[in-house]
Amino acid sequence: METTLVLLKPSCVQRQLIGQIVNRFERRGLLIVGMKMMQLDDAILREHYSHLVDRPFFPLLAQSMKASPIVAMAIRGVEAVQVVRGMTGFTNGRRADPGTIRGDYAMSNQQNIVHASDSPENAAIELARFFRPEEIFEYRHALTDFLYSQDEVI
Ligand code: IDP
Ligand code: MG
Repeated sequence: METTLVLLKPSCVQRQLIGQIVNRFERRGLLIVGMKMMQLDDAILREHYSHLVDRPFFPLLAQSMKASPIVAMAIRGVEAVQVVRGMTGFTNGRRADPGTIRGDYAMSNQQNIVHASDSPENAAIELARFFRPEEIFEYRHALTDFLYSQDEVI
């Protein structure tokens, strides 16, 4: 099993889409193992978007991520990083495929509803950035045997 980080951005929280987006992960069969509302600040955003701090749009990105609380989620499943990235869609909502979260809810490159970790290595780093160890729970999905074949779950 893999665990990945999802952030429901202010564009999701303000548009009151939290329930719809959470529902997408649940109905796919992914397990929510951590979830909390947080107000982000510049320190955590400079770390989280360290690959973008020198880009001209970074001040606007930071402003948009501080515009309201966000919801941080730890989501678990087999190959969860890749599955959740696939559900998230292309960064720019205008170019994201219909059926993806951004392709169904976003018209913007920046106000694109969700963040999702892009590799297992980054997922581990990002989960540690947003959650204390005791905020991520170890429990088994009661329907595991009907979500996966026995040889898929290790
Ligand atoms: P990702 O969220 O699809 O992984 P990244 O390239 O890691 O995309 O960028 C992180 C976030 O920064 C994006 O989700 C988006 O909100 C914002 N962003 C990325 N590129 C641009 C841009 O060209 N203009 C404005 N915002 C951008
Ligand atoms: Mg990214």
